[in-house]
Amino acid sequence: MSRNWTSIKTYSDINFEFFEGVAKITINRPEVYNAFRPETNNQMLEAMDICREREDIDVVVFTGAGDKAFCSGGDQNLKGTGGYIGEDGVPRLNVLDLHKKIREIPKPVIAMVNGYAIGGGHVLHVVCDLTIASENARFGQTGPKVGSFDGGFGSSYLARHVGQKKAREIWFLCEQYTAQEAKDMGMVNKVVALDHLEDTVIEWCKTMQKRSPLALRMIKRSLNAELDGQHGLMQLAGDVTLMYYLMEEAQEGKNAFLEKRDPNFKKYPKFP
Ligand code: S0N
Repeated sequence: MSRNWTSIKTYSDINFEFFEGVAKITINRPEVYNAFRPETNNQMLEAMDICREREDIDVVVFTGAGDKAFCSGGDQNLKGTGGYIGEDGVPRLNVLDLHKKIREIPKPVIAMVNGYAIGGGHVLHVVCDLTIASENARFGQTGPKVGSFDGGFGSSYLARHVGQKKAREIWFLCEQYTAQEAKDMGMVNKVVALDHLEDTVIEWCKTMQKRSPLALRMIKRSLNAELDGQHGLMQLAGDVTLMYYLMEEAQEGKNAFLEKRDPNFKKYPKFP
């Protein structure tokens, strides 16, 4: 089924579109199998900030342009000493900032994998909350073959998906895996025909849109906290604070201060 996606903002390296509560970020560099350069990452970072701020966006979807690749990682043409060289001539490793934003945004993020998810492109799908892949998708790391590695979520979170032994195999051997193999390993949620990929992703989005957004937010935070240590606990605690601020008990303290009286907290229930 074709959908009437409307553009949220125009960029050189990504398409950023909206349809019925779903934001879709499409890496649009098919000539290099949707490899990213610093500008691509900057544009995805800005798009993610918009997704976080806009109340009418419930779910974020990442994908790649065309039917060959989801993303093939860092653009090897631009790899210099110290990182990938952008238009400003400065070497950068800014894909890690994108990973942090995907973890932190309090909304579900789906990787819609429509072809190769390789290198940093593989890490991108690993970091997303859910992965739905087409039958032609291929997964794998190349770092130790091309002179890079991701010791962040690309290793530790991958190992949570597939186990330590398999994660080491994926990184040490740099082989490719089919979509079905990736699903059997636990790093893909569902495999469908390429023709049905977007329909399935939208179906999953529609289901999640019927769920309590605050419950989804809290479960994402809770699942992240286990791996993210103090940073994850801080994110979870931030949401607990938000929920407290929504309660009358928190308002009573502020109101009493402004009214120059003692607060009366006795009237609020203490649950066992
Ligand atoms: C995807 C592969 C397996 C596809 O193989 P196939 O089907 O044989 O096609 P090709 O002919 O190889 O490719 C088609 C065209 O696309 C170009 N191309 C593909 N991938 C890239 C790429 N990554 N960069 C630049 N160009 C690419 C090909 O050159 C070809 O173009 P033409 O037709 O003009 O020759 C296969 O292509 C493949 O293996 N690609 C390379 C995958 C790879 O090694 N990626 C880089 C891995 N490293 C990273 O991603 C860096 C990680 C990173 O970003 C990071 C990590 C930790 C901390 C920080 C960072 C950070 O940088 O921020």
